[in-house]
Amino acid sequence: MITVSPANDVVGAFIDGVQVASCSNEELSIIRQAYADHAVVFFRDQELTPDEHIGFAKRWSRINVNRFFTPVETHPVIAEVCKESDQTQNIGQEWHTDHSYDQVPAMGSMLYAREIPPIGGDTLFASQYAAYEALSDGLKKTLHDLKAWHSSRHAFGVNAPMANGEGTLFSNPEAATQDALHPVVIRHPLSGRPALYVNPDFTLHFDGWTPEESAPLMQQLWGHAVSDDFTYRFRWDVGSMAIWDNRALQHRALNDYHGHRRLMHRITLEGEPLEAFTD
Ligand SMILES: O=C(O)CCC(=O)C(=O)O
Ligand SMILES: [Fe+2]
Repeated sequence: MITVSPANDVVGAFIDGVQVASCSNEELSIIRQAYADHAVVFFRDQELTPDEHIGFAKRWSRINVNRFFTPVETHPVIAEVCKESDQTQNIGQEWHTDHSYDQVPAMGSMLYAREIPPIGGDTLFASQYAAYEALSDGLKKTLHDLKAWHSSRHAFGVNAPMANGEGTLFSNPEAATQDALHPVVIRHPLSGRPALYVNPDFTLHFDGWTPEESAPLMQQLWGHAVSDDFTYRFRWDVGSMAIWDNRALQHRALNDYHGHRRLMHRITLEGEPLEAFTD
């Protein structure tokens, strides 16, 4: 029988008793409800071929093909999130929200573990509902009126260190040319709840403020948003899967397993434009 158990009090839930590749519509609606309630859901021991991964993703939404990640050769709608044993950088080592650099950011990501180092390689998730809630009423009010610019240029563009260094991590730097404007506090499309929406990887500065003027408050928010109190740390096994909601959390992949290979398959789910939360 399918069960849902919260990972901790703020973010994440484990879902047991189901194989996502063959789940019923009723089980899928339980999974989707848990995703809406907990922002990220974790599964263990999933047997999932690339075709089944794609089939499951399509039951959620259209697939958004990430233009910077290396595609799986046989199934190019799946992105390969891989660190080879001789590489030193990994994907997602800074706190971030996937695709916040798009004007219509991805709803979520489905990450499936194929090869895991013997130790390390955990992923951290931070609730941006909890981060917002913990702010003072005064700062909350100020942030309701602000928007911020997000970009992929500095992370994936032609001058980005990662684009030029280790060739296999990212591709298509010439596609990193657009910026996107989003509210700093969004009304979450599923829950209607306010969530903080700035992240240190892709957010540049507040709209109408210079980068210099933005930096002190932006850095304070970035630090606050990922306080331990708002996070859960997930340990992967081969066959584990996580499905997270980019509008409700930030995440970060620890890079603490040098000398070992880690291989994940990711499908990114299409999202919708974000609206401001205004009391
Ligand atoms: O490898 C991971 O644990 C997560 C990497 C990442 O940030 C992503 O796939 O979006
Ligand atoms: Fe990510």
